[in-house]
Amino acid sequence: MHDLTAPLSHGDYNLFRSDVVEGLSRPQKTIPCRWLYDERGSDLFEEITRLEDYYPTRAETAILRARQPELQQFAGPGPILIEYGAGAGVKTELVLESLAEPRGYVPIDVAHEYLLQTAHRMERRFRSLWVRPVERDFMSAFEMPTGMPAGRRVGFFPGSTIGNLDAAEAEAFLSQMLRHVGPDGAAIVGVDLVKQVETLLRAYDDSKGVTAQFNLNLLARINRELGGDFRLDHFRHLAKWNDADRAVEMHLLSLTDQWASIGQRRFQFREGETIHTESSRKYDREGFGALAERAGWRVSQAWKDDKRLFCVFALSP
Ligand code: AVJ
Repeated sequence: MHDLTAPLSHGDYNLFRSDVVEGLSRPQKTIPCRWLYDERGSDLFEEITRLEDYYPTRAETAILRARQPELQQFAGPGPILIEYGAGAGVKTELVLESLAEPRGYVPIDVAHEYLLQTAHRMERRFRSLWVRPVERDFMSAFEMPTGMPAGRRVGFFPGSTIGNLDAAEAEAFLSQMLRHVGPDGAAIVGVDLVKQVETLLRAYDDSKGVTAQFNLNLLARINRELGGDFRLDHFRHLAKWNDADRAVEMHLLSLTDQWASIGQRRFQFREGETIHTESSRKYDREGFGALAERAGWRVSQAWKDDKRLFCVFALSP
């Protein structure tokens, strides 16, 4: 029924293997954070979003709920929502519900199951909605599907996913989103704010240890899918604040001098050496505004929760 515009690339064994082997060959070992999200990783992330210590999801949802009238006003009548990295689509429903007679919904994600599930759920929930899932990495260059209904296109990029991108990637992403929605379009972007380091580190090293499991699952995945022999009990989850990059970083810390192999390749780890597995950049209003402007946007509204933990930006071309 739905035509998917391109084949999966992320499920690709060779790409995973080459990313891991290449990343573990660098002086600062690193693995791109998208490999954290296999099925187990995605389930663990969903569990993270429900933790007391992990505030971003709760704060963003509260903002979207509180600003439903403003969102409707901002998007105008009959909009088409384009969601980047749609995932489980929990916030989607909240936004579609806010809009005045939304005409279309285009979820974009590489997670096949989540994508189709979300597309079907929105189709059932909003009867006259034109829904067209696009199975793509939102960072790759791609076009909007053909046959989209007329109406104002509104890009939606929630969850502070933009925090995973470095400055150049974030600008490229925002530029592509502007191209997708056109000069009459708009965007809604969820951004996590700079705050007390203790609060940030708590969110990425929670007291229930779910984030630690999420991070260590990457080694389990390498063992499962690439035939690795990593000893999970010889590594520990580490969250740290990088002040220069204004980012919380997740690392896997080697607890001893050890070797691990993936097929024929062997990698040495010194005690205390780390594998960098994710950066979550944090912004303030000015910093994000400047970034958006470099990509051709201007900030129309910036809505924060009452604790000022998180900000939802309404952007106009
Ligand atoms: C899904 C990328 C927004 O950076 O806060 C949560 C991922 N990593 N806990 C984030 C994550 C560790 C999350 N994003």
